[in-house]
Amino acid sequence: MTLRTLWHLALAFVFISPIVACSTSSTTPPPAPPGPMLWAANVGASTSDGALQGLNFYPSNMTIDVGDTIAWTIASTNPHTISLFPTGQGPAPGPPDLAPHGGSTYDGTTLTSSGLAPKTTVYKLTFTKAGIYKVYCLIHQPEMLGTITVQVAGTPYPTTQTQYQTQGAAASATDIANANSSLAQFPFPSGGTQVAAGIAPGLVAGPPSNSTVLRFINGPMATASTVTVSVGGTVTWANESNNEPHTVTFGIAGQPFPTLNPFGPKIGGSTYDGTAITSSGVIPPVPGPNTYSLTFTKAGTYTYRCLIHDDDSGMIGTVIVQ
Ligand SMILES: [Cu+2]
Repeated sequence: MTLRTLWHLALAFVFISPIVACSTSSTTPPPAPPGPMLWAANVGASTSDGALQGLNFYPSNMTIDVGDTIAWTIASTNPHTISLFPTGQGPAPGPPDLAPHGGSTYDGTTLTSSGLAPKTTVYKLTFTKAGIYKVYCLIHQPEMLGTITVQVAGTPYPTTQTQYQTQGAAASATDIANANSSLAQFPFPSGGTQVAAGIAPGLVAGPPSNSTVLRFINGPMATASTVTVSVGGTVTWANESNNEPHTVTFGIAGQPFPTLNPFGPKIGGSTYDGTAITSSGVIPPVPGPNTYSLTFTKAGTYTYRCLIHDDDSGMIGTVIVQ
């Protein structure tokens, strides 16, 4: 949670607490229900370096009243969406819709979405009709799914904001720990020429996990991001996650890394000598094909990136050709 979010939360409590205090101290007539509440939740979780990620809403289930607002904060280096569909509908197959939709209220009748939201984004939505609603991250569904139960205004709340924060913190810590544990599943010879482009609990077999590692690794640890080959050697990358697409993208040696569409097509052939941009294009998690190979024909030290996870999450690797 960012400082800014904490500040917003603090403000919310300052304004809401006196109303509750006054209403509970009165005698007759019965206390009026407190005014609309502002609730807070986190979206995603990550270590500060972006290597280990939790993919969920924290907490994932909340019960509020009509008129209340939820402020979701993107708490990970990995971007997400906060998306609600008309009741009875859900995400369509195919690439995720990353555009924002709808306004600041939701009543179960209109597609309402934050669109692609990077870290520290705060997305607020006021719920105006009682019902049970699903909230999706369109990038990480089906595993990233929450439920918002909206009660009739004035109904007592089953859970406090403090309890939600405790639940969310526990769930995100579990997901980060599971991401860390998945490193031990590295399926190739450690230090060899096979590199995992991302890894997750269950690997590509799935089902999609709420944890993932955004790193190129050639051994069972997040820091093993360098691979060494001889001239003429071939490196093969495999997306070993069940929940994140990745790319393996080389720029031109000695030049600034180019700006490229993260979801653009494959560039170049099966060899690399540092003189031309060469990219796998998107390597999907499932159903694949989830591998990409390059043969290195000139000595040098080459860095490469996942175009989807390089900036904030630091998914960058090195190939040393000697
Ligand atoms: Cu990636």
